[in-house]
Amino acid sequence: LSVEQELRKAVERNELVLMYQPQVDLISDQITGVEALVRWQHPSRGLVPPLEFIPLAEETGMIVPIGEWVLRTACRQNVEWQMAGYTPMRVAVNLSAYQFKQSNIVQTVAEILRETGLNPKYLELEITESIAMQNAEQVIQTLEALKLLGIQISIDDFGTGYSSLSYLRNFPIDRLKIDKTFVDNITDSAGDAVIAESIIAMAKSLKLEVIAEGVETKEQYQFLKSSGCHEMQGYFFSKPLPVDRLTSKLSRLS
Ligand code: G
Ligand code: G
Ligand code: MN
Ligand code: NA
Repeated sequence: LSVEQELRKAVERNELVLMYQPQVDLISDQITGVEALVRWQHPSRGLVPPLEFIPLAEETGMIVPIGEWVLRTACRQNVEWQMAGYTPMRVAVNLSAYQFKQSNIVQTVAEILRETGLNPKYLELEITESIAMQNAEQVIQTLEALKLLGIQISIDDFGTGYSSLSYLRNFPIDRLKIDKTFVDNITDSAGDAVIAESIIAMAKSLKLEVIAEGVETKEQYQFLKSSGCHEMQGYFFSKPLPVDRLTSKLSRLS
């Protein structure tokens, strides 16, 4: 089988699974979001991580049906949590550049929101800086159309894209995700600490939310918290979890 055929079968046979990683707000001490992260439960190879098939899915165009499955599954799951009485939260879905450039991406998102009944404010799409940099006029139009649906947009891996920061002024985005590479050395590299603090300060001045990714230690958590970063995601709080294990961490509406 070609890789493309294998990936097609994976979708048809329902072999993809989503894990959910909590995003914690340290002011309210609540899980205010989860990031959906796809894996392939392969019949013989076991649980295949996304880096081993997402790039191939992008090359073959299979990322489009895979991405739709991810989006639909994540939205549906979020509706299920809300219907079960858990405190409403965002679900964040990663969008690859290939998907973003599809001419009907806005329609696809709108259709999935309608089909699942998810309140759009509880969907966040994560795009990378490299998307933000390309073809600025068309990117802005797409982002504005997505924002009109009422969803949230975040910039993933922020700070790694060698990009001009001018797009931050023009783009209708809600949140910056400070890349894990800065968080890793935050407590022993003065340079990385300053970068993280600057991103937090800049986000605040631009009225954007900011979340730190890949927080693994108490020291990183304390440093970021004292720098004013109040949303975090990382192994310090929780690894990405299967649905049932994530569900057991949620609190009910009181
Ligand atoms: O989940 P980690 O668990 O291994 O994810 C590795 C990489 O795969 C990350 O860069 C993440 O953004 C990407 N990724 C995970 N799930 C998806 C997905 O549903 N769509 C896309 N495009 N990328 C994903
Ligand atoms: O590129 P993106 O930010 O979507 O990738 C998220 C990736 O980071 C996933 O592979 C996820 O499993 C991983 N991840 C999340 N938190 C941590 C962490 O605290 N440490 C490490 N090493 N990886 C993390
Ligand atoms: Mn991400
Ligand atoms: Na990231």
